[in-house]
Amino acid sequence: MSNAFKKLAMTRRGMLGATATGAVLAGSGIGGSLLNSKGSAAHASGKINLEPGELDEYYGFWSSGQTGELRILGFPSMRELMRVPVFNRCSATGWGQTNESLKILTEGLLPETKEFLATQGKVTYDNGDLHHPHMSFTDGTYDGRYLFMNDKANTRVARVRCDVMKCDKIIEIPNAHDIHGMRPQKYPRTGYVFANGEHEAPLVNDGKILDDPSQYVNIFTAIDGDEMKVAWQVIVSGNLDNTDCDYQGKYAFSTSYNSEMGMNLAEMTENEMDHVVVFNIKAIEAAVAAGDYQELNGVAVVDGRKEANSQFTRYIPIPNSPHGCNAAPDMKHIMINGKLSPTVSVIDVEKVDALFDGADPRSCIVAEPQLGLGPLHTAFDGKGNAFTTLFLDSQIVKWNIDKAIRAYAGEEVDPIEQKVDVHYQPGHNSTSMGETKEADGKWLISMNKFSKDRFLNVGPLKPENEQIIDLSEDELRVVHDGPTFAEPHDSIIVRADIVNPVDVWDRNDPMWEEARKQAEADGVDLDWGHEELIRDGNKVRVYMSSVAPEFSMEKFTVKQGDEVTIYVTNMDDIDDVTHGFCLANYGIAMEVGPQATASVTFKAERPGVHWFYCQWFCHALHMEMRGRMFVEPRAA
Ligand code: RUQ
Ligand code: CUA
Repeated sequence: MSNAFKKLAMTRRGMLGATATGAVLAGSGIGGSLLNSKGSAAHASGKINLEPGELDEYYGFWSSGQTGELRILGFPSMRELMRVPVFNRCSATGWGQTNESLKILTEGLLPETKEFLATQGKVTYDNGDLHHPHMSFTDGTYDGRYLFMNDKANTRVARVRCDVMKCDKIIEIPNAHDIHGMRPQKYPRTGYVFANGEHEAPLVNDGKILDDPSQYVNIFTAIDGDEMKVAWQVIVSGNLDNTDCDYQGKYAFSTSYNSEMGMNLAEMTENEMDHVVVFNIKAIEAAVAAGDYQELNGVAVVDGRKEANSQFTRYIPIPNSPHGCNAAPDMKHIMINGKLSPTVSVIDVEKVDALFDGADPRSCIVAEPQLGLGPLHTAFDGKGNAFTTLFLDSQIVKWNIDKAIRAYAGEEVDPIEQKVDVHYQPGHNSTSMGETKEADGKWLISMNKFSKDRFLNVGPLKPENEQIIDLSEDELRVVHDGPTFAEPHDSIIVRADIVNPVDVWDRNDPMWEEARKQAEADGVDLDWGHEELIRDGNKVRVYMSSVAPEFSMEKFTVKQGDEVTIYVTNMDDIDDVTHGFCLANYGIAMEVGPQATASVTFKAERPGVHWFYCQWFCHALHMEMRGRMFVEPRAA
């Protein structure tokens, strides 16, 4: 332990004292910052208020936390452009109801999950907790192929295709529990998606081991982002929180709280030190290639626990309960955010090789500036500065990485450049392109967990608050307030030229491959205007197309008890002519984009006349775009 570090550990105790627990996070910090809440410089800057018709310079990809969807914003105007359903059920698009979405929502579930859900009368989960959306990388920067995101609630990782901005894969991660931190590999490309299992449990969690925490483990997972399959897993010690990786393709890093493996708050925060786990990607790959692993639920698992002392991992001691983990665009430094410690620990990735040759694990720490209370996440301007959220202080602190390194080496220099108040309790922050080597230092967003008095009161449940800071000005100041519904966890701000979605679907898109195959088997050509009703026992398949403002089928008849599948193909090939299909009083509705096919299956158990109508305003005669389903009653 270096002297500087000892000194730091002392001061940290001094600053947080006996209250270094969750009580601080939930209590005094919030009350304290309320006092200086009003009147920060909130004049709207002209640059963020675009003229009508002006396009934003960036896409913002936003998590929605416990809402379970991905949101797309124009940045910096903060205009919400789209919601992409992922882990949630979406009334507008039929996500969670159409056969196409149900395939994606169910095919990646583990067999035991499917069995469990069946006992609940479900085929998939309909909730999720989407914390971290991140784009795929090639050579250290975003490549516009995919967005990946985690579901902490039900241990899943999903992928969204950036060409159509729809989710195309969701996998449940075996062996792990509650995927939290998640990041794509930066170099040479994604590649892997690294995913942290946050909560510990018995490795085989079948009920034979219950209240025996000594037998619980945590799991780190590397997913193959191209195949959306688990590549390998590592058993670790301590709860894994956030993760990131270097720009060399050699190491991934996960913050870990609760090295104590405690089961309650007092136990979890007992130790002065927790750690960062370093994963040696090459060593793990070599072991897996050599068959040197145990197979669990079809996955290669290696033991990287501290006591195993393998070449797979190293444990770097970090003051109590580190949280955020952020690789700097200088491609050299990884920031470990202290949370209960007022510090950020700076790892030099070039000093990490030595740890695997026996060097002191702390020898890769090159700075540990004291920034303020509750550091959670750090963003970067690409010009040598870092911006760290201070949850307890309700501030963002701007600090200089080089000065912090020099100060740690003993020079008399203060790394802190500025602090700015944000409202209130910031968690994540993001800068434009800031998690890539192309960080451009223009904008910073602070994603604040509490809005309190910033907006009109909407009852006990308040929105959260997102604030923009213009980094092009010398003085850091908040230039925009924006409320948001649950919950502004994390975001990325991506240059618009990187993202190039299509306007119209490709008729042969894999999304409705099964519908296409079924149509072929039924002798229906989905590429032409069609109306067909195929009866196959008590299964009925209805094929219709749509061209604004008409469905090709004006009416069809089925029998009560039939299992009916309706396929709607939108023959319009003009951008922005989306149709919908809503079957009234059958609880059925879905989006059908231009040139797309969508399908839905239900039991015709309600006899009578039932109108179906287009639920997406598509034409002056949109109201007239409708038809009837007749359901003949079952013979008495
Ligand atoms: S974690 S507020 Cu879920 Cu991203 Cu730090
Ligand atoms: Cu088609 Cu509205």
